[in-house]
Amino acid sequence: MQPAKTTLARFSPIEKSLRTVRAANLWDYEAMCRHFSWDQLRADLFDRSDDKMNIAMVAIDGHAKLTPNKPAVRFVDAEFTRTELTYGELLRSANRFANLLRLVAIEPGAVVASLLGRCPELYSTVLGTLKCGAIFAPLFAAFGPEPIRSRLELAGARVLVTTQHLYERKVAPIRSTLPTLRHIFIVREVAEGELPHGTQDLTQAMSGLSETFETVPLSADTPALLHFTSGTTGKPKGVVHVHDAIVAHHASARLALDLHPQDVFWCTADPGWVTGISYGVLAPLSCGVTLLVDREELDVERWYRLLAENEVNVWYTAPTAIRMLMKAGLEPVKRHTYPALRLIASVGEPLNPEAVMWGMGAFGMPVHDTWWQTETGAIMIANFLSQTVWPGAMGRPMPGVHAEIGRRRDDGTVEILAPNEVGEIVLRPGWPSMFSGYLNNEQRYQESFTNGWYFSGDQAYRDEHGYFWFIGRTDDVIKSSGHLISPFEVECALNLHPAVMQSAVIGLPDPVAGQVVQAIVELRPDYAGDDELRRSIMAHARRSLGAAIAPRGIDFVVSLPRTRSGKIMRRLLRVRALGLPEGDLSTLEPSA
Ligand code: 6R9
Repeated sequence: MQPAKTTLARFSPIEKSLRTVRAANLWDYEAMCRHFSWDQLRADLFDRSDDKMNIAMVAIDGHAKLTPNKPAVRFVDAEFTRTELTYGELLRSANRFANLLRLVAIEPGAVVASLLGRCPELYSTVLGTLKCGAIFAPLFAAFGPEPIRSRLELAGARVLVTTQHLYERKVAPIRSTLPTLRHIFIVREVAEGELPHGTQDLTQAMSGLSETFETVPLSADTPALLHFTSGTTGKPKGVVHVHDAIVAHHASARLALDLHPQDVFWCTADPGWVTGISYGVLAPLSCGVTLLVDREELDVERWYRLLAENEVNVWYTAPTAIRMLMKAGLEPVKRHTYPALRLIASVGEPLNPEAVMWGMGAFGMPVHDTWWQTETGAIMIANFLSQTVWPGAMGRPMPGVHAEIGRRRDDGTVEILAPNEVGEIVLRPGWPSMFSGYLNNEQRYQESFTNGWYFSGDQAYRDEHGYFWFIGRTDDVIKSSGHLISPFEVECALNLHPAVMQSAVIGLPDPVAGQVVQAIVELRPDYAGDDELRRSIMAHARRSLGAAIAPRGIDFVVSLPRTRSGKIMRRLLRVRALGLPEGDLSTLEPSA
């Protein structure tokens, strides 16, 4: 199938200066791909004769020994007050948490869950859990009681670390239904009154425990992390990652995010999401950087001030956040200067070319898209700092990652497609952070692989330069009158209409065309969703996209349903439009 020649490719490529190229960790893409070896990197990271490892050895133990006084995490509160935790301090608190888990007889392989925002205890919980060989499972603090219950139950979690506020609102109502959940440790603000029944104060429980702990050496395939997928398609799944994953976290942080040990790095992702752990905690610490952690939520003026005052060098964020910054115009960004900023990267959803170009206008550099999934554990495809960026393209595979565009044949074999043909992004297993299973669902895991390839569920094509261009999830792609239509592409066009805040595009069945394109539009304040506006948006879409792929119909909604990580749930819009059962909605934002 040829793509309906994409209107995404409407900007010229952005070439990089020789200075940028020379200073980057990855400066010759082809040579790096030829020489890169996971085995070599693993051997460099874990210099051991017994082939054992532990993520914590690379993320904290090594740096705490070499640079104990270097800030590992810098927290900034609502008043812009900074609190820093050095590598030495972080090691000692992680060790005490590991000793606490030992004290309450948590065995290697047991699941320790967290329901926390970005507080200092999050970091010691992650690292202490890994140190003692237990499995760390983060939950979104924005979840309600039922999704928390179903995930803790699926995980068979034995320990939960949370705050008093979150416990009282979200865990207390479901506690009695979780018999395997033995210990609940509460991170307390000083003035919170009596501790809830059946819980323990984390600080008190850790006081008096030793600050030393010998990290447990484990085989590379020992489970370390349990993440729940975002649930845009069907029920949430528990995705298991092993300790070897840190080899891929580290490589991608160095090559795709260009982290150098002297960097200040800001990852804006929530710690309840895979990005918030892989790149909000583990990968950057493994590079020995200083992490910037904002205790507050997105606020345009605050974010620019944080970037400037903290001299952030590398910033990893998401398309939704970038689009919100874009809406505020260039004036707030120009109030500061950002001489330290070297790389802006994004992940999680399609990054429209205008957002890439906005980076040029706002900061003098493009936003670098990266592509990966909870299942891949680490960045698989990226726009590298030193390499040409085609606005709208996701970039090229990480060195060590074999990605292709593939299609399942009826006989069970896989056809690898030629440049510019649309198919599914497929990956050859062998990268260290590939998921090792879906918890309690071996069959679903096996179904993800065909004839030695992992099928990602994302449709894309690769151009003649080797860059991957996103089309949509396999179940989002629209085929209308023979035209293959990317919902993303149509949304990008709709979003350029002055009345449109955000939009989602789905395919609805049609007896003549197979499917027709339907748009669901969230308007900006001050606009009324009437017929005149509908006609205006329709005309705009036809003008920029052509009648073949412009939406046939437009619905207005107050707010689009999104997952906790900000992805528009097209699946839900589709089933709503068709009047079908809505399925599992546990990752939905409460407003929808
Ligand atoms: C890390 C993460 C994975 C799905 C993925 C795809 C979408 C992620 C993207 C992107 C277009 C990008 N996605 N990055 N789509 N361009 N650069 O997002 O994990 O929550 O599991 O979602 O997100 O559809 O398959 P996860």
